[in-house]
Amino acid sequence: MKIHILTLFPEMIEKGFQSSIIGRAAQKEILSLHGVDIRDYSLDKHNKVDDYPYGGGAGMLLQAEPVFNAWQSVTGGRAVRTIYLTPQGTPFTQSMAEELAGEEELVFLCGHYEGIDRRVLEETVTDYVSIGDYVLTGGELPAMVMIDAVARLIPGVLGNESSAEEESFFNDLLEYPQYTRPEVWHNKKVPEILLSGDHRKIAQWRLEKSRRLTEKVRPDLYEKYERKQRLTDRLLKDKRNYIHMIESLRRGRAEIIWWEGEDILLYDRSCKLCMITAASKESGRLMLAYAPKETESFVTSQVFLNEMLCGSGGSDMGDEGESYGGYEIHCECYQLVYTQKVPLPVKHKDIRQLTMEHLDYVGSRYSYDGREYVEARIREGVMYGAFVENAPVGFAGMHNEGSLGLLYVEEAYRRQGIAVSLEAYIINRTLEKGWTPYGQVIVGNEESFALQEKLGLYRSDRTVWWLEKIKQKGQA
Ligand code: 6GU
Repeated sequence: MKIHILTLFPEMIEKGFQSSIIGRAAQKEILSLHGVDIRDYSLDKHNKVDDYPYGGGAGMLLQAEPVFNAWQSVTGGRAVRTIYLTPQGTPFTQSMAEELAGEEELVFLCGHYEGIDRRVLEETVTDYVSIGDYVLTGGELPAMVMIDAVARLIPGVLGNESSAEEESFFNDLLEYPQYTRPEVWHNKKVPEILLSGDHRKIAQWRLEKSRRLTEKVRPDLYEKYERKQRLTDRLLKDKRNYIHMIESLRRGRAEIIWWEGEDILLYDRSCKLCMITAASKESGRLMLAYAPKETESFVTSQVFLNEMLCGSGGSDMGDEGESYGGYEIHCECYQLVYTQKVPLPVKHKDIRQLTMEHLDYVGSRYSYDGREYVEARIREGVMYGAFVENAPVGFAGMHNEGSLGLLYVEEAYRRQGIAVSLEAYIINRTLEKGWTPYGQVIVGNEESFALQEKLGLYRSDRTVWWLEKIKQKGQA
C-alpha cells in the first residue's frame, strides 16, 4: 500500500514510524510511507502557507493553493482516497480501518493552526475523519493513529498472521485478561482453568470474561454484540438459506444496518457487500435507501430486490433521490452448508497454502473474478493447492466474504478425488477457526452440487443472487 501524508511536519511522521512494526513493514516494502511538506508548495518567497480567516476569529488557516498543489503532486489529479483529519469528522473505527486496508493508495491531509480553507477540501477530500472527542493541535498524530490501525491489517505487516483476527473489537467484545509465567505472582494465582489444557472450556471462560468486561466498561459495544447474537439466533432457524448472513455476523464482518422482523440489511464493510432479505417490496425499497453508497455487491434473497437494484439511475440520482439502481445480476446460487463439527478425511496428502509464486498458475486457470481478486486471496493466505511431485495440479480457496470456492483441478488429474481433498482440507481449516463452512454454487452447476453433497454439505431450498455495481466507462 502507498501512503502519502500531506503535512507541515513530515519529519514527525517519518521519525514516528522509524523504529516500529510499521517502520519494518515500510522496509520490507509492503508499505510505502511518503511525507509531503506542504510548505514546499508555498507560492511565496518566505514559504508562507497560512493567512487570517475571513470574517475574523482566532488563529490562522492553511491556504487553499499550497495544499492543492501538494495534493496534485502525489495524485496528479487522480481520484485517490484522501482523508482529512479533523475533530469535525466521522469517528474512526476498526471497521473503517478494515475497509481502508483494502485500498492500494491513500492520502492523509493533516491540518494545523485552526484548519484549512474549505474550498480545497471540497476539491480533494473523500473522507473527513476524527479519532475521538478531544482536540489535538494538528492532524499528524491522528494520521499516525489511523496509519497504524490500517497498516497492521495488511497481510505480512504483523509477523503472526492470526493475531489481527482474534482480539479486542473482534465481534464487538473487548479482550479477556491474559496471564504468563510465573504461575503465582504477589500471591495471585493464574486462573486454574487456563492450566487445564481443556481448550473448549478455556474458550468458554474467555468469552464469559470478555462479555462481562464489555458489559461493564462499554455498554454501547455490549448492546451491539447482543443484538448481533439475537439476529444470529433468529437466522439459525433457517440456517441453509441465511448461512451467508449468519457466518458474516459470527466472523465479525457484518454490521446490522436494518433489522425489523423479516427485514434484514447487513453490510460487510471490508468487501463493500450488502446482504439483504425483505418481507415485501415496500420494506425492500425502504431498506435499499439505507444501503451504503459505496456498496460494490449485493446478495439478495428476493427477485423483486433485483429489479429495484438493476433499475437505471444509480450514482447520479443525487442525495435526495432513491439510492438504488446501477447494479447488474452476476449470478444466482444455492447455498451449501457443512453442518457437522467433525473434520473430514483428506486423502490427497500434499496440500499446501499457496504463495505469490503461484499467482500466474492460479490466475491463468481461474478467470471468473479477475486476477487482482485472485492475488488478494493468495495474499490473505486463503488459497490452497494440491501438489503432485512438487507441481500444483489444482487449487481451492475462500472468497473475500468467507464462502468456499475458487476450485480448479487440472484436466489430467480429475476424477481422482483431488477436488474432494482440497475442499475437505479447507472445510477442516474453517472448522478449526470455530466457523461453519459454507459455499455457494451457481444454479445449474450439477457437477459442483454432486461434489458438495458427496462431502456432506446440505443445499438451501431457495437461491440468492449476486449483483455487482455496473462500472462506469473509464473506471478500473
Ligand atoms: Cl483528526 N484532529 C485534531 N486536530 N484533533 C482531533 C482529531 C483530529 N481527532 C480527535 N481530535
